[in-house]
Amino acid sequence: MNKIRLYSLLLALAMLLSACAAGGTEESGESSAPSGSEQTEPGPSDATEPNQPQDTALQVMEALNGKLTPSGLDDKYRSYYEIFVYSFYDSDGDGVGDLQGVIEKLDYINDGDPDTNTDLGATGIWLMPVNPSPTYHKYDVKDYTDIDPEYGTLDDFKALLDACHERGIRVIMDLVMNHTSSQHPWFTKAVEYLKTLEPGAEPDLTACPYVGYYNFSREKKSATSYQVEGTEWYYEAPFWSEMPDLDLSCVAVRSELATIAEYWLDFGVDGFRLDAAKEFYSGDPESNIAFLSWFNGVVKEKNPDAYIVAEVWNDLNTYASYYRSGIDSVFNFSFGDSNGTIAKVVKGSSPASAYGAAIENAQAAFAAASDTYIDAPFYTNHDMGRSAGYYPGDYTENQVKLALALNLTMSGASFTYYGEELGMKGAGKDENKRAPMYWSEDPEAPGMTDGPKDMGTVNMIFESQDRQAENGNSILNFTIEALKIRNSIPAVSHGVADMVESLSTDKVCVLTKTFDNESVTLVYNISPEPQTVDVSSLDLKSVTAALVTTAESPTLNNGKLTLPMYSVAVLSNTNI
Ligand SMILES: [Ca+2]
Ligand SMILES: [Ca+2]
Ligand SMILES: [Ca+2]
Repeated sequence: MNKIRLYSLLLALAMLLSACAAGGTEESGESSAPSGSEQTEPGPSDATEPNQPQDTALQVMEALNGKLTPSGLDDKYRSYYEIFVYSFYDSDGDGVGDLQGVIEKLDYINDGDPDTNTDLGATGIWLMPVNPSPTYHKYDVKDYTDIDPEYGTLDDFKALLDACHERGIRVIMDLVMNHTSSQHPWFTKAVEYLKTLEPGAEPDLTACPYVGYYNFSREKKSATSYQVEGTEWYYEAPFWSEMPDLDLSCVAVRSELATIAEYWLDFGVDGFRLDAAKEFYSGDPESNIAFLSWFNGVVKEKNPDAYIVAEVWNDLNTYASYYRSGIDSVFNFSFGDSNGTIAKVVKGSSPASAYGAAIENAQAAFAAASDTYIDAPFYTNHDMGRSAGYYPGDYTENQVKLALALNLTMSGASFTYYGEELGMKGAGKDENKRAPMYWSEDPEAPGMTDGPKDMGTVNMIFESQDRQAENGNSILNFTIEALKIRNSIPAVSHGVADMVESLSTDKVCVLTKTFDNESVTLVYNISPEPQTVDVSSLDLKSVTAALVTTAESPTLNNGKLTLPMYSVAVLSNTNI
């Protein structure tokens, strides 16, 4: 038994004893009715009342969040789940995850039924690359209009899109435009042609247009220039010799990319995650923004409702400027990773108020670049060590949960990397960050993948998905509740945030968020002790929703809000 559960148990016992001492005769709703009893009226001590002792954090959360219903908004402010298909779920027993496997696990991602509470409730999926590729990660594409045979077929992909759309899930695919695989026919044909040239001869683009697709030159321009074997020609490949960089100024390349985007939009894809946008023109953000502006025009002309989010792994002010391109979203990198705002605040190396200040700062930077920006908050992704490794010490599980809450209560389109909802481990080399989804402790259980070949040993510290589903104190159930709040309260997912500075401290952050004339106040206790906040100045009527990491409930009495350790309360200024 871990410390938290022991603590919860002791607390429940203490409250039971004090209830007995006070002459209370309350019984829990579940045990009061013998099985087969005709009596269905709940007793006076309905266990769903807030402020009652509960057995699990989930019971506390369900007591408050159980009355929430999906907002019904069907816009671009979605809750995305990032899937690495290779390591997700294997439908045919070859050890490699596949598209049919994703279809089989849609009931886990979102079962399409708002009345059930067993699914994550994600409303979007970001699929990491699914196009044919020689590598396990598939970020080097050799055919942009097909599906990698390891993952399935175009028919499988169509079936996945249809099944997702039936459940209200939109699907965006990773589009890798900075480079191709060295095995892409564009590159192999260009190389073949260059090998036929006499030394000193100029290439004839009418004989081989593909020479114009890449950055070929006779000089070795940088440490990442590679020689075409047996020729005087070099090509640029900043990431890896087998990922030659496309020349995105080439009119023919742009025409190819437009055709590819249109092809997938026609196919039913709902948008794109654009890989490595910072490197389109390395060191030249203005050219990257101009390229994105062009690409956004191509996509939106085809489908104005399509969603585009770009990866610009840079400092806040630089990636904020990319909103000038008109694309919907740019990943909000400054909040993610082990040294980002969320982890620093949760570790206590930054004050809790730094979270609110960073949100206000990011909002201002984005709004200065675009009035239609949609923030894309995330916390970890496939390039980062997983969260469970960020918090050594006595409160790892509480901190992993609270970090998820800080991410998932941010406005915009949120992104959750697969397995983070379980607190999976994985750091160091990239393969370890992309380990098999931990469905079961049994590596032979149905659907379990083998993971990337060069993956090291990754030792999980939290339970597998099948166990967490049954555990009322699990990270999984916490995440489900966080997503429920996100999907149910538009001010949480869409609101403009304003930190209440007079109440925000090193341990508590108080944010008011407003959307469409509705306001909520979010109070975060980012500390291992209970905190009491005098919110009387805010005229709040009730605790609308909460995320707790122990089986204790927040209480609001006479304008004083008491929050248990590492927890979040959502307060409303109306009686509900
Ligand atoms: Ca498979
Ligand atoms: Ca459901
Ligand atoms: Ca480039």
